[in-house]
Amino acid sequence: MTEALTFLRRATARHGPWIHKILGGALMLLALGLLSLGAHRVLAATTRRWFERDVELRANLAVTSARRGLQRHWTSQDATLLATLEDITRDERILGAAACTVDGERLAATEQFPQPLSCGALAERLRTSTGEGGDRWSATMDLHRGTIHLYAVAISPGGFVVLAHDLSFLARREQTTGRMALAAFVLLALAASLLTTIASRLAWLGWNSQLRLALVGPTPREFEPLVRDLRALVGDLARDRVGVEDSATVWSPERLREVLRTHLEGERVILVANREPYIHEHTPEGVRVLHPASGLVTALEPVLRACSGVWIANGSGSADRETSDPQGRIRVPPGEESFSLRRLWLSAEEETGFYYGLSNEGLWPLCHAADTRPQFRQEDWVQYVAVNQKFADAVCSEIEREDAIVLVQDYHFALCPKMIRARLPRATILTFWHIPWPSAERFGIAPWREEILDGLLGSSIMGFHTRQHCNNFVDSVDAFLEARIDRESSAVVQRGQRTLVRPYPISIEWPVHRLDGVPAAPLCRRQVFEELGLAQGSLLGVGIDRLDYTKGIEERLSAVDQLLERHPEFRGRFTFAQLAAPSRTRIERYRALNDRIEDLVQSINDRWERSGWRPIVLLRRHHEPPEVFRYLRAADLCYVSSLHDGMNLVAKEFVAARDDERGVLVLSQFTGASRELTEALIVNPYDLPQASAALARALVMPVVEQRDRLRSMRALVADRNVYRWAGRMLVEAAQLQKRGRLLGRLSEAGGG
Ligand code: ADQ
Repeated sequence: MTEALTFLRRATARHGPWIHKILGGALMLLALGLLSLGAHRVLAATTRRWFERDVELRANLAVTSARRGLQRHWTSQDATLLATLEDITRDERILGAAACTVDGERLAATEQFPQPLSCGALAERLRTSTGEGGDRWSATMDLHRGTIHLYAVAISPGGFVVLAHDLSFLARREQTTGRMALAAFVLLALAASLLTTIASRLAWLGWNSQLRLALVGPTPREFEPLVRDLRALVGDLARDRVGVEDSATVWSPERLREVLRTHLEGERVILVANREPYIHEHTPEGVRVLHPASGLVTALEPVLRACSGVWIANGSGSADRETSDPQGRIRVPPGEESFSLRRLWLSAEEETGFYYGLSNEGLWPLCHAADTRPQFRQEDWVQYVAVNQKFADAVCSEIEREDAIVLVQDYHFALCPKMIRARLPRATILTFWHIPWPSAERFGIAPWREEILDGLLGSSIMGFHTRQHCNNFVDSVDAFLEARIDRESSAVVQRGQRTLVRPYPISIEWPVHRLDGVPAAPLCRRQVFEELGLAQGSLLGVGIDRLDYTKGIEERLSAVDQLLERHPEFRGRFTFAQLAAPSRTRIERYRALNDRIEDLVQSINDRWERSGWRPIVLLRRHHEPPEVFRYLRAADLCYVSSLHDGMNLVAKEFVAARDDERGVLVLSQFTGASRELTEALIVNPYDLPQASAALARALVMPVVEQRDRLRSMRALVADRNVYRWAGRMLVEAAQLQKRGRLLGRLSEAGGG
C-alpha cells in the first residue's frame, strides 16, 4: 500500500501536468454524457406526452364521429355493433376497440383488442376516473405485445367504448431520437472543445510573443508582475555566476573546466577561427609543428585545452594534409591530445579573395586607425561570402545538439553568425572581434557595411576588448540598420534576435605553460647577450611583433633614434632587439613596410654604429614561444608601440615573463592593454620626444619602482587571465542557453 502510494506520489510529481490533463478530459466527457442523458430524458417525456395527446384527440374524433352508430346498435347486440367498432379501428394506429357495459360486460370487441384487458377492470377505472367531465379516461400500460394506450369514452345508455392504441412505435422513435440527440451532443461537444482549443492556442501564442517582447523591451503594464518574476528568475540564474566575478580564487584550467561542468553540463564548444593553433610544416629536418605568431591563438589555445571541443580552422601548413585524417581532423596538442583540430582547405582563389583580399586589405585597415586605406574589391567579397558559408557548414556538421555553443572568432567570419543561426536557430553563438571596431563614420565607408553588421547580429553575444569598441559597434548598427538599440542593457534587437554587446578584455594564460623550460631571467639574459654579442653592463630593449603596420614598428625605431640623440649616455650601451615575424607577405603594403623597416634600421645603425656596437638588431623571422619568452626575460625594457591594437598580448606576456620583478613596460596608449596595465609607462607612439623620454626613464628606473609596478601588473594579469575571459563569456552564454530553454519550455507548456 505504502509502495503504491509512493509510486502514485512520484508519478504525480513527474507526470503531474499530464495526469491533470487526462483527469480533466475524462471529467469533461462524463459531465457531457450526463448532460446529454438528462436532455434525452426530458425530450423523450415531452414527445411521449405530445403523442399521447395526439392519440387521444384522434380517438376522441373517431368515437365522436361513430357515436350515433354506436348508440343505435348498442342494444341490438348484433354484428353491426362489432362492424361499427371495426370501422373505428380502420385508423392504422388503433389496435382494437371494445364495447363494454358499466357493469363490466363485454358487448363486442375487435379481433386485435388485447385479450388480457377485462371490461370489469376497465369499467372500474372509468368509474374512478377524473378525466374530462368524468365520462372519459385514458391510461398507458405495458402488455406483452408492447406499450398500449387505452382511451375509454362513456356511451349512453350505460356503457363505454375503449380504444386501444399501439404505442410501441413510440419506444422505437424514442430510441432513434435518443441516439440522434446523443450524437448531436457529442458532435457539439467536440466542436466546442476544438474551438476552445484553437482560441486558447491563439491566445497563448499572442501572450507568448507579448511576453517575449516584454522580456526584451519595454514591458506593457499587464505583464509587469510576470516579467518581474521572470527577471527575478533570470537574476537567480545570474547569481549562478558565483565565483565568476567575485571569487578570490584565481582562474585556472581546472576552474574553467568546473564552470563548464556546472554551467554547460560539460558540453563541448565548437570554435571557428581562420588561424590554426598548430601548423605542420615540412622542413629539411622533417615535419615540424609550429605555433603561429597570433594573439588569437595565444589566447584561445589554452581555453580549448581546458574545455576540449573542436577548433575549425584553415589548414595552412605544407604538411597539414598528410598529418590529418581524410576529414582534416587531428587530435592536438601533440602528445597531449585534449581537443580536435578540424582543418578546412581553401583554394588559391579563396585564399586570395577571402584572406588576403577582403579580410586583410579590406577589414583590417578599415578597423585600425593606422593610415592605411582599405581596398574593397567585389571579387574578394564573393570569396569572403563563400568561405564564410564553408566554415558555417563545417560548424553545423560538428554540433551534437541544436542549442550548441559556438565561438566565432574575429573579422574573417563576420557573416558566419547569421549563416549558423539560419541552420541552428537555438544555438548560442558567441562572436569575439579581436581587433578594434572603428567609429560609425569610418565603418560607413565599407561597401557591404549592412551585410557585415547583419551577419554579426546572428550572434547571441558580440564581444570586444573595450567598452569603446562596443559603443562604436552599437553606433554603427544604429546608423546603418533597422534595429532597436537597448542602451541600458547594451544590446541590439533585430527581427526578434537579441545580441548582447559586451566588453571582455582578452588575456593570456596564467601561469604561462610556454614558460616551462625557459631558463630563469639571469640565465636568459646571459644567453641573449651572448647571442647578440652584447658587452656586460649593456642595456637591452625588446620589441616583439608580427611585421604589421599597425604595430608602430617604424615609430618605435624612430623613438630609439631620438633616445640616442637626446641621451648620449646610452650611446654604445643601449641595444634594441626587434623580433619581427613576417606576416601577410603577399600583400604589397606589408612588403613595402618590410622594406621601409629594413631601410630605417640601416639608417639608424649607420648613424650611431661604433666599434662593434649597433643600436638596433632586427631579427626578422618567426620565433617559437620559448625564444620569445627568453628575450622578454632578458630585457631591461619592452616597448609596445602599436598605433592601434585591440588588446596586444605581448605586453601581458612581458609582465608574465618577469617573475624576477625586473624590467619596464613602455606601452602605447592606443592598445586595449593600456586600459588595464596602467602601471606601465604609457606613451603616444607618434609623439617621439615623449616616447624617447619614457624609454630613457625606463632605463634608469630604480629597481624598487620596477618591482612595485611589475607586482601590481602581475597581480592584475594573474587575476584577469584568459580562463577568466573565457569563463565570463561562456557563463554568460550558458545563461542565455538556460533562458532559451526556459522560454522554450514555457512555450511547450502553453502549446501542450
Ligand atoms: P595580434 O595582432 O596577433 O592579435 P598580439 O595580441 O600582440 O597581436 O599577439 C601576438 C602573439 O604572437 C603573441 O602571443 C606574441 O608572443 C606572438 N608573436 C609576436 N611576434 C612574434 C614573433 N616575431 N615570433 C613569434 N611569435 C610572435 C590580435 C589583435 C590583438 C589582440 C589579439 C588577441 O590584433 O589586438 O590582442 O588578437 O585578441
